Amino acid sequence: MGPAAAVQTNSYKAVGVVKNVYPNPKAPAIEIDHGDVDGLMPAMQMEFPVTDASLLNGIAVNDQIDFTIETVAGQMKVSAIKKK
Ligand SMILES: [Cu+2]
Repeated sequence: MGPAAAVQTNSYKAVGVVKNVYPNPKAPAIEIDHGDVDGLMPAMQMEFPVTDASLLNGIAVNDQIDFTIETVAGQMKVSAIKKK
């Protein structure tokens, strides 16, 4: 594996409904009932780590959201959240 592979980032757009919000600044996370994510996974409910707790500001349970998942070295994180 070369250096390019080690830092490869993929980005995926997704939609879903917020099921839980975990604003812990040390380990922010969000649980989402999400639709199919093309090229990544089928629809399911799951928890994602979030790149920064500030992304959770103003986000509440039952909000419908557009969000972005980034995979870095195989680890998934939510890097953007927008309320519909
Ligand atoms: Cu999933």
